[in-house]
Amino acid sequence: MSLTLHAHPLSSFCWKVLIGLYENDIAFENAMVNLGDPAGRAAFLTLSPMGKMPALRDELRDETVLETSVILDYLDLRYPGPVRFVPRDPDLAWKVRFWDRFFDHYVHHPMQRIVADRIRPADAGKDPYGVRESYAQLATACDHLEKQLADGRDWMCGDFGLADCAAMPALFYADKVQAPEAPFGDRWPLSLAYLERLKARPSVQRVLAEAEPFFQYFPAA
Ligand SMILES: N[C@@H](CCC(=O)N[C@@H](CS)C(=O)NCC(=O)O)C(=O)O
Repeated sequence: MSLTLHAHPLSSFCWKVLIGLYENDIAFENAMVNLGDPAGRAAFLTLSPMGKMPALRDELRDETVLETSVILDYLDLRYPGPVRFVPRDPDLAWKVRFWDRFFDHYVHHPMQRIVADRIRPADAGKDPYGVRESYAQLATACDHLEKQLADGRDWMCGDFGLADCAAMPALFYADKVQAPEAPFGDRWPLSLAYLERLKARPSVQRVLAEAEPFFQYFPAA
């Protein structure tokens, strides 16, 4: 098989690419990365020097492709399917790329910082200021998203594509990290409905089913 995705089933950024692979029914091998194992980490660093998942290896072309948005671009180029992740129309393309950046930078990254604080070793010190700041960034982003979704769109930018692949894991875990007394759906009902539409896609259901045995390891507050 030409393609191998080096990933972990619980990793939100890996989901972004998995959704794309499943949307277009692209054949690939799923190689589980275990960064907790010194040998596994060392092997993964040879593919991904920054240590970030996922990494896509294409043996056919002898290419290692990093960064989720770039990987989906690469799939459009080399393994095209019915779902085009970045539209050919350049004016639609920059809009899709904007929403992809929006979800990565303003939803996914603050959510990651909140989760990272939960799993930080006790002797490493917690970062309550950083966590508060991350919740505030998330709220700003979700307020903005909520306004955009008020026009009744199904997907973020035209047809389902890159922006929606980015949105799903970011919103899924952004929902999970909210305090029980302030649930995501109470504050951002349109964003929750968008997340539910995303979760109804077969590609996403497959990703969630594969992650399900690992959800027990997701750190509670
Ligand atoms: N900008 C990167 C972000 C990837 C990323 O943050 N991956 C996380 C998993 S969700 C990771 O590898 N974390 C491991 C670490 O930081 O040690 C992308 O889009 O590929």
